[in-house]
Amino acid sequence: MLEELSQKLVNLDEDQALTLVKKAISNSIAPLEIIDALRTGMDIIGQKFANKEYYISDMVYAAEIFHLAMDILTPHLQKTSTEILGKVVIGTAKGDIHDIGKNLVVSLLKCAGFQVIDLGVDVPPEKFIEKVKEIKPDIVGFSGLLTTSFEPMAETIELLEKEGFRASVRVMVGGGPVNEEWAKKAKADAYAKDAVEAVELAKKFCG
Ligand code: B12
Repeated sequence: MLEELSQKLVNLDEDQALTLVKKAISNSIAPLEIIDALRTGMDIIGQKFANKEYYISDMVYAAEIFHLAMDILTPHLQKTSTEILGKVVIGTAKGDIHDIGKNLVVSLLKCAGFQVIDLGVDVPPEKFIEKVKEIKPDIVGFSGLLTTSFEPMAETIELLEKEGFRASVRVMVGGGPVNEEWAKKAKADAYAKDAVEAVELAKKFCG
């Protein structure tokens, strides 16, 4: 059923995809597994865009279907802690407007008991610094789906250092082209490949 769900998303078949999401829930399939199937579909859509089989309008529509699926899935994500485990400031790097993955990280962090301040998309380094000054978070998270997101991420981390906040916050990074090597090069503390890993990392940082 999950493979079929990925395929329906790739086909941009909104009705069938959303019906399958509901069906998967009523068959007690874990929401995170359903989300994983949707992400697989998004990866294929990305490849089709890169191969010029799909247009940008197809990616826009796929994103809309993903949002609608998340509206169905979010109430089924369980809150696992009532105490506040830590504070996280998060945003998508400057120049980048992708937010589906970041929003998932935000949702799962909140479910796990983190207080999350989401700065949205296309966030300039100065805005991150301003919020860090104001909130004094335990963790700062950067999301970047474009290869060009590297520069603004590295620049923000450098600015954190310059402003004297680097020692008091842990920096985690993620998103499509981001990997361990990227994290190291940008002087982040860690990289997580998905929202589940991001939560594990955040717990480790605040534990
Ligand atoms: C949907 C989509 C769009 C939508 C975004 C809608 C939205 N609201 O987000 C729209 C249509 C707007 C879009 C626009 C563009 N896109 Co686009 N897009 C995608 C697509 C198909 C899916 C992304 C997605 O949502 N994936 C699903 C989520 C769940 O996965 P995720 O984002 O990876 O997130 C998970 C992890 O990475 C991690 N994570 C994410 N953030 C964080 C943060 C932290 C702190 C941590 C720890 C973890 C973490 O956890 C998440 C959940 O598990 C990707 C293809 C792909 N393979 O990613 C292309 C892709 C990212 N886009 C691409 C491109 C080129 C563009 C455009 C430049 C196209 C254009 N010509 O205009 C524009 C850029 C606009 C801009 N300035 O940002 C390229 C990027 C290539 C590159 N190397 O730079 C891709 C890879 C497609 C491709 N193969 O060519 N896009």
